[in-house]
Amino acid sequence: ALVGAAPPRRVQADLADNAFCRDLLEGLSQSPRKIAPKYFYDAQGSALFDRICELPEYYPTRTERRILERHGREIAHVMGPQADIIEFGAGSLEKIRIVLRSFEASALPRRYFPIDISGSHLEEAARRLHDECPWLQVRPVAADYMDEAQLSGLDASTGRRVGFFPGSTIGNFDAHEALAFLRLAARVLEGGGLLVGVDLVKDPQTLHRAYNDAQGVTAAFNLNLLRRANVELSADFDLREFAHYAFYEPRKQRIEMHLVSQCAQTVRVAGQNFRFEEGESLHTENSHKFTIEGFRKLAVAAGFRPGPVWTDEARLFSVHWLES
Ligand code: AVJ
Repeated sequence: ALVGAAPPRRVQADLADNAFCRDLLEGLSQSPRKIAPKYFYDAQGSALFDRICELPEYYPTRTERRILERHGREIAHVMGPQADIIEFGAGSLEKIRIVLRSFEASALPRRYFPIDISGSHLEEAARRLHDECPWLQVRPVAADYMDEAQLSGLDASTGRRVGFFPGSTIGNFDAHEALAFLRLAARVLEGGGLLVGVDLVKDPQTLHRAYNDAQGVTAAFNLNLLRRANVELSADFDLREFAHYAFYEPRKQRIEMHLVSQCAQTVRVAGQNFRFEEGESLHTENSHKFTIEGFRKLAVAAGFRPGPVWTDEARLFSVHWLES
């Protein structure tokens, strides 16, 4: 063996095939710096997100849950009897339970395909759901649902397909990605439809509070991305030297989340150095808000026929049925 051989030049070999590693190195090399929000959701990030959903300031989860409960009968009706439900980014499988409870015994869905990138989280949640609903075939698909090549698990779906995409996750996409996702969904769900939760444009103070909670859970969720990089990519981010920064940008109708460097510093990630100036940010998330009409137009552009829309009295959140 060559003693003193040169260390690997760029990415350490064992990290080279890791998507998080590739995307973070690429995002850190751009200006402004950015990373896709899907990387928030390791085990700790998923647990922090579940805590966000219970916060008094974070209205979306609670409001959507109420809409799904209140309009359950109509929702079960548009989904139709004996459907195959495909959930995009299923997380902890809480919301599908509300939908399942709304069906008459004679119309219960047949199969349920929760798709999620957090595979370990998913298997366990799927087992619990099947224990509660033994009549339902639960077939978890550990995949990135934006990558059609990873969706071969859906071949087992032979019935009428209805999609479920709650939580306003669609808000994480830019306009181009949202259209690409809806087009993919319209293709996958051909002949059925999509039930999708969409957060609405509203007064900036309510939005600001929802992403700047008093307990700092959203800040911990944002910073967890750096902790994850330290653990998985042998990075050396000092979490005390980055600050959570979230604000509403009215002209873009979106919340932006950033991690802002509190000093001039150099960070090492997978063998590469990155210099941060004081105040320089890593852009970690966009959360777009929609008007009902604006979202319906987007759905039409993707090839859906928009159906009924349900909302709460305060018009904080909306749930749309789109026919494909
Ligand atoms: C899961 C993308 C819908 O944008 O509100 C919550 C994620 N980020 N608090 C959102 C999130 C900060 C959430 N989505």
